[in-house]
Amino acid sequence: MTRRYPTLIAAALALSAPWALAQTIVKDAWVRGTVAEQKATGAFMSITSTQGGKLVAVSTPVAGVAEIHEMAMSGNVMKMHAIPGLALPAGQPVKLEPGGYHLMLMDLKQQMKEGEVVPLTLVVEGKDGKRESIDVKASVKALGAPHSMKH
Ligand SMILES: [Cu+2]
Repeated sequence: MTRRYPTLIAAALALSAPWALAQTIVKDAWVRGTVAEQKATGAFMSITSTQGGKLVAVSTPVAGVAEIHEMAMSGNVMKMHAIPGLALPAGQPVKLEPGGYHLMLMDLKQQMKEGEVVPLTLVVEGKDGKRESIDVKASVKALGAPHSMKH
């Protein structure tokens, strides 16, 4: 390749500078409803990072602990565990849904009741290492089965 290529990329980056902050679009955010005394639930949504990045943290006032989880088969048992980050390829919606990636809300401080809105703050790290906080409002959906998978 010629040396012109990096120059063009640099020019493109310079042009986009005024709005160069990584942009993250979150859609369809919801939290699974809980029954009284239930201490954990999952939050689900679709996340698109326009420039690519990584979801590195989540927090919410309704839970003492919030983690990014993935589910995977271990033998013939579906298990979930915390992961340090979830890659967000540029422009591609990443779905967090039951049976897959999800945000795990633990040490719940209140019951999640259908129709309520739960504020979540996502932290997305861009390719440049800069972190962006995204405030998300997730509505609680009552779904029969509680989030009862074992850790
Ligand atoms: Cu989980």
